[in-house]
Amino acid sequence: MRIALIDSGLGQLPAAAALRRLRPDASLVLSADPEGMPWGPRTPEDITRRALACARAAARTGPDALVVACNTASVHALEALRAELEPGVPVVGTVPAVKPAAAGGGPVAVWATPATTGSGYQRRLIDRFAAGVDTTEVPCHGLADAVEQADPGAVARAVKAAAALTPTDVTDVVLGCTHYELVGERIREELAVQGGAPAVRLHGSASAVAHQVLRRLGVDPAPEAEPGPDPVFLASGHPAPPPAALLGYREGRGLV
Ligand code: DGN
Repeated sequence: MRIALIDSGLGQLPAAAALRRLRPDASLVLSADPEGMPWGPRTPEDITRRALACARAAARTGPDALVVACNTASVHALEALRAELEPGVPVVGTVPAVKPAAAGGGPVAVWATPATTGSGYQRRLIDRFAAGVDTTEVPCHGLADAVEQADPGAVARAVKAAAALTPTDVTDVVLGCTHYELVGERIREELAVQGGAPAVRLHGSASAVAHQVLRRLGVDPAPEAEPGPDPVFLASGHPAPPPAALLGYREGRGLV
């Protein structure tokens, strides 16, 4: 079973890790776009064009499913990706985990890229799944890029800026960009400093996405299966070595 993932960069690692936990035997293809990173500040047309290019490179490896491991691309390009790849290759998107975050009653903050925050899609998710729950949308300028560069100073500045826009009494924060899942502990620390809310719950999408992929493929989790081959990396369509930052993530330390 071969599963391909796309994102501008490292944001695909949380979903890849979740898939690896459920099906160690799966062969993974990680197709990133270092030439176009970050996607967050781009126009919807540009995001769609770049996501399609990443997906086409991944599709040439013959995957059984494609994961759009990026909220920004899912919000803007999922239809175009499905129109091109389905029904041959099922496409699973990633959306901000508003529903589980709102289940606790709130208040909730949704952290995402400016492109996701500005989309009508995120607003509709909130109206549908967080009706009556006090919800604040927080556009996080520069955070995905800072995570991609594994630059602790830039991550700290971007996290502080987003935390300053987050109400101090939030109980649940949606990590509505897959890059943010790589610095979850840093985000939790900053929210505790600013708001005194140490028990804030963070909601990423990686685990739900991995389960959805298996459902679409009609296969069960098999966490004890023999590990498959090492992942294959593609960078803006070209074969690439594993990103250096992967090591820290593999060791469970987070990136910065
Ligand atoms: N990881 C992407 C997301 O989930 O929205 C954003 C990446 C980017 O290029 N800004």
